Amino acid sequence: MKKRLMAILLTAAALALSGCAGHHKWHVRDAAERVKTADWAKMDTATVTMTEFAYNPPTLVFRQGTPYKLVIENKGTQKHYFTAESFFRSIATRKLQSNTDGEVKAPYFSAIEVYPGRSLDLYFIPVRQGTYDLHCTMEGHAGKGMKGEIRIE
Ligand SMILES: [Cu+2]
Repeated sequence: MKKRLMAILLTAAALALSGCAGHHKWHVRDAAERVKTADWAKMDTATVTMTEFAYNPPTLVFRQGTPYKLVIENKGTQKHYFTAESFFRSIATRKLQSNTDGEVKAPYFSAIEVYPGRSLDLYFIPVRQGTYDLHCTMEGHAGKGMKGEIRIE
């Protein structure tokens, strides 16, 4: 009897863990609808700066449901990545825009690379609350400290 109860408790704990934010397999399915109905006039702007080898600020916090423009700028001398797969699956993406070259529309991204001295703007709405991993996928950069965290509250 006790063993059985223990097994049930462990199963419940495993389900709770697997259901936690940050490990979603699929992107937000109604992203297009959320993007269409959002009030982009009330958009907030945030900026993250990439250098050798850090994100500034290292922790980005966004409010669920608020439309954002996130300016991802590379002020370093090397190429850097904004890689955050779980985060990208937890937001409704409107577009990724370059101020000089155009824009890309896609349901979601997994990584964004920015060349030295350049910046890209990500327009999105945070959907799923949670804490998400951010890192640079250029060889060796994450190991040198190029890691961060994104929170949707
Ligand atoms: Cu880097």
